Amino acid sequence: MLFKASVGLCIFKKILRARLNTTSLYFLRTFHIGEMAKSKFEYVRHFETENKCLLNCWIVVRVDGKGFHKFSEAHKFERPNDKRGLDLMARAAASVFEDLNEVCFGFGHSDEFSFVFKKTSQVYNRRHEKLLSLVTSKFSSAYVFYWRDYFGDEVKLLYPPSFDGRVVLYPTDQNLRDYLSWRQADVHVNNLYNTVFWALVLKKGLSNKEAEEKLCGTLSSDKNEILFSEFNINYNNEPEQFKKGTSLVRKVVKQKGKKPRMVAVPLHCDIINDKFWKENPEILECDTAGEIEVQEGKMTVLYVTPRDWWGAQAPDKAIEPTKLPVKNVFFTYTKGRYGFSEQFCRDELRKLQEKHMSREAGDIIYNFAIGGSGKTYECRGWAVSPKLGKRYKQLSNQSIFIAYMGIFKGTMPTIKMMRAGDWLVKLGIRRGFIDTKFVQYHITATGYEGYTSQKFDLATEDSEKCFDVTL
Ligand SMILES: Nc1nc2c(ncn2[C@@H]2O[C@H](COP(=O)(O)OP(=O)(O)O)[C@@H](O)[C@H]2O)c(=O)[nH]1
Ligand SMILES: [Mg+2]
Repeated sequence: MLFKASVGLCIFKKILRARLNTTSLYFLRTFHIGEMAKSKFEYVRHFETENKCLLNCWIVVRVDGKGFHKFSEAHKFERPNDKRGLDLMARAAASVFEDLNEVCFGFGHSDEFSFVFKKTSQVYNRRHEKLLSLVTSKFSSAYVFYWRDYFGDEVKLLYPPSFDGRVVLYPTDQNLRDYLSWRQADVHVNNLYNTVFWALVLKKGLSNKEAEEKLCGTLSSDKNEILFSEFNINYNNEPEQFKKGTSLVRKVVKQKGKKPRMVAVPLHCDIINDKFWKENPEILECDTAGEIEVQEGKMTVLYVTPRDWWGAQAPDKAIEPTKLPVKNVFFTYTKGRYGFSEQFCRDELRKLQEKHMSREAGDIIYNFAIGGSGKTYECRGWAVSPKLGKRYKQLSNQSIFIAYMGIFKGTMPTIKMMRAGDWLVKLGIRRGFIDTKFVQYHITATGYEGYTSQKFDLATEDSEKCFDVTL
């Protein structure tokens, strides 16, 4: 029957071909195949099953890096903790928060991250596969997407990492808290072991096997003692991020005169004791996110717009990498127009890039540019040498060059611009691109003849003083 029908159709098509143009034939063919699929194949849909997560339970999705022992070695992660890797994990986790509003809490360390969906959540009908695949794929792609922001161009991603994922349901609040406590206790146990292990290997020259043997059967107190007596390390003083992992909480940021915004806030604190749960009651109460006030001048969220987004051309010359962490931060002005809007900044940056490339600079000469609204744009980025003027040329591969967009003769950049500059420097320090003791230069609008410099130590100085320089 089917055979006959298709022979008949062939003849029909032949006749039609003589009369119709090819476009009409195309429609005929698609329609025909579509119809067949509907009648003959559609039944396979009934093989699909749906697994729904039990109502009233906390849904936890945990992702874990596949073969990260090898991955961290291949990418020369610092041992035992690589802050860049941990920050990147937190950034990837924040992307999951951005995508899935019903995720109310996250906790992670090393190569794993757990995401907690509200127990009342109805998102995607609580479909197990949907939640698992969305979290895992968003996390993995964000890890790759933001890699360069944390590792710069120096550490290239050698191959695509992957993460496995699982869903676990916890019926009571206590079960959920115990699960999270288990993960945080694990961080502590592993981190203490790893800190001593790598101290023995890297500082004492023991082989991996010797270090393992030395630690076999030791208690926490013994490990603390080894650290203290042999390496003068007080484990309590190790960074909280390494000892406590990263917790992500969802908060509403309220700023005067601005629409409230949702953000994922990373915390490095104890989540085993009650204190954390009392301070963040909205998590267990399945309430809307808690609020945080952002005071003027205390803004901590800085988003750097990637260069592709303003339409940058690829450099037309090889450019030297910088020696990280850089020792100098140069602030300057584009000596071009001043404007607020994103469109204006994009056009202006493209023009500047063209101008600089026509002068054989290979690319726009700055590492970053800051527009009138304080929006920050990636130019050469963190890891590539800027092109400094003659006077400072020899410092190029040890410097970051930041440009405020505009001229500012006799005026200052806006407070928002300066604050963005300040935060960019802090970000650079936090990520290890800028030395904590850096020298800051301010190059005046009238040219390269005037400058001021000062030593600036984040550990002791108030960051707001960063701009106490005379222009
Ligand atoms: N050096 C270093 N290694 C890390 C870091 N984070 C994760 N890792 C590695 O990733 C592994 C993660 O553990 P696990 O998931 O059990 O191993 P996997 O099966 O190889 O992914 C650790 O054992 C480390 O070898 C880090 O910050 N620095
Ligand atoms: Mg793993």
